[in-house]
Amino acid sequence: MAVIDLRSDTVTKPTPEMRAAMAAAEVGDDVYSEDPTVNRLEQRAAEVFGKEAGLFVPTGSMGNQIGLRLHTQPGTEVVCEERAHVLNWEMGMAAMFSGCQLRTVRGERGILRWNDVASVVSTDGPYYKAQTGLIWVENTHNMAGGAVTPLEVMRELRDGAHDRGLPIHLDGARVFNAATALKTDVKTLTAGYDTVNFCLSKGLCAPVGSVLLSSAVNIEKARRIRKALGGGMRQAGVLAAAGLIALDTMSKRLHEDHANAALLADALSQIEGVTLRRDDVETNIVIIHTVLSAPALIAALKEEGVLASALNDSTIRFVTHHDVSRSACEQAAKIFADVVARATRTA
Ligand code: TLP
Repeated sequence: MAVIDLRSDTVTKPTPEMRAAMAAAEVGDDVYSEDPTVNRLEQRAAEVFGKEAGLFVPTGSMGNQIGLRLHTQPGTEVVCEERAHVLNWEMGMAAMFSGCQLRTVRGERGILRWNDVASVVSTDGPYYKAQTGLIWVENTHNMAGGAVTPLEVMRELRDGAHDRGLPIHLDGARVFNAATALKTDVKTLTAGYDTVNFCLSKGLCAPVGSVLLSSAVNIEKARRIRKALGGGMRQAGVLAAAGLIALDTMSKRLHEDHANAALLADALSQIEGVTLRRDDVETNIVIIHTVLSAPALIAALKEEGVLASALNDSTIRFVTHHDVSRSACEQAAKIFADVVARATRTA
């Protein structure tokens, strides 16, 4: 039975073109900045994003945490959306590694607005409050169902932060999905952001890796922080070779994943007992709510060869990507409808 894996776009496998490039990659010791393929990826990523420099890191989590460390002092606060990855999925590293606490704001569909952020920013009270050190944006917003923060809101947040003298970081794990949905480019979308981290390993299909982008001065500091975290990867050109294809080729096909997510959302929204705001599905993530037990549905679905993630007792996430075709998505939706019907009869 061919498995239809909709748990995450992190499950994508490197393409044959990537594997060929990996086998042929020229390499050197990247801790000495002597890996030509890593250097090429970092320069190319900086060019695509219009930033001065880039740093290849093993994971999105590491890129985010280096960004956080770069901008903050222990005892300061990072303001983020309440469902942000940095808060919920990065193992408490803001506290563990940078000595920071996270101050959350609820964004409508995960989208922060400056007025709400400003209401929790603290830059002048000398004694009784932690001072804000950094503003944190996630676009697309994973746990808000791949929601896209529009360009004008990205600018509003950037300008609001800078007017208060605060840096702003973008967790752009899926920023190419955001740019695709907005029909813009990542350079325009992330202009003026002090640090941007994006993932090569999710919808872009590279086996490993993210790139942190910023000023040349920040990236020099970031290189030391990466080493401290054990992220100096030596002959990492074999990975960067796949990353170059991810960046330049795979970033151009994300509309296909978005179309498949739309198709899936259309089909799932017809199922009784499933709640889903169809218009909220803008990119490659579909989050549904169900009156039945989500873990039980996931287990039954797995028996039929379809994998998805239960986010809690009543919420399920499906993520479309390169390795699931349109017809596989259609099939997954039919199987899910059958599983729900069966579970409803026995409930
Ligand atoms: N997201 C993973 C899980 O960790 C939840 C997924 O399956 O979606 N920022 C965002 C917005 C992410 O979605 C993720 C991974 C990361 C950062 C971290 O990337 P990695 O897994 O490379 O550390």
